[in-house]
Amino acid sequence: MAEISKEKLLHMHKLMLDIRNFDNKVNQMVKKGKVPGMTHFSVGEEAANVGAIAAISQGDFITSNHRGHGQSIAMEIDLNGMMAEIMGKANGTCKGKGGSMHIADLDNGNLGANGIVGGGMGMAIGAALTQKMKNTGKIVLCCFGDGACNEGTFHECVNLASIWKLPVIFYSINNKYGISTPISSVINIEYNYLRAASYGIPGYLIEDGNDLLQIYNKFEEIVKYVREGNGPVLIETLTYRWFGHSSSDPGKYRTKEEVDEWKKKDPILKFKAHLIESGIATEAELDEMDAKSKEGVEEAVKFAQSSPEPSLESAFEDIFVD
Ligand SMILES: Cc1ncc(C[n+]2csc(CCOP(=O)(O)OP(=O)(O)O)c2C)c(N)n1
Ligand SMILES: [Mg+2]
Repeated sequence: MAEISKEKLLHMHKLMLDIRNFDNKVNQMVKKGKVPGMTHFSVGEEAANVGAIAAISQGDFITSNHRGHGQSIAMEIDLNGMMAEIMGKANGTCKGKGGSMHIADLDNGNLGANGIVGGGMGMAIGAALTQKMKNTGKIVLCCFGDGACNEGTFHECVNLASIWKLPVIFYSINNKYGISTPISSVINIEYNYLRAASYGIPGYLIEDGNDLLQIYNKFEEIVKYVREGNGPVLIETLTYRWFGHSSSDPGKYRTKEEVDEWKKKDPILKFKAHLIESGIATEAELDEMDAKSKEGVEEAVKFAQSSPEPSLESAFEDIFVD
């Protein structure tokens, strides 16, 4: 396992703070009625997002799902453009036409969030086929939830990727629920990663999805395996979303005790303690990093609020390729 540089460790921490602060702010803006449409938050799942994405390289690709804020931020999207997109403004990353569930950043390898559960999987294997045919050496990280593994497209895409030995990592971020449905009530095996065996590909469980280093180290090893042309892999990790499924979910199906138990396993506090204990940063330095991250998010809100609404005519643009 290669040693991770101090700069990289601190940068990963910063990205987790950005996810937390960004989504906490978006939640406030939702409550003020400033965000059209539905929003799904990544709070609690920061390590699962950052640890995986930090292990791929510039030029690689991701696909995401409806809970895509954390993945977009881990892919270093411009926060101003993302906030403007979420508020439906013309300066948004998709000119205000996508919103929270369709954030994309094609120039930087983010092929997009997706409101259709499992919708990113077909795109991921298409992108992976392109990399293979063009021999680019690039790989695709396909991110989705636990519930998405019960979509038909999961079977079709993992099977096809296996047959064609495509450079794609299927990554299931298991937060225990698909909306209000516990995953344990809709599969008859303990974990979705066990399904890898039926496609003849390796499957891995990263048990502590709130442990940034556990995620990063395992991903680093797997990214190398996939980049070397060995075909796809299915990875699952266990984490938890602190908020309801979406901005409109009061979360009646989970007990307060369960939510509190997971909050004690806060991925950011865990990594913060590691950085302090290993002498990489002081508490004061990390608190300052947090304060700067919050400032960045406030800036993004100002940018979004002062951005224009999309014009009526723009509704007919970007529909067909010119
Ligand atoms: C094809 C399809 N079916 C149903 C829905 C409604 N829906 C939106 S999110 C969701 C649950 C997804 O659960 P999971 O994959 O575990 O992701 P999580 O929200 O937990 O991150 C469902 C059923 C949808 N958007 N698309
Ligand atoms: Mg889920």
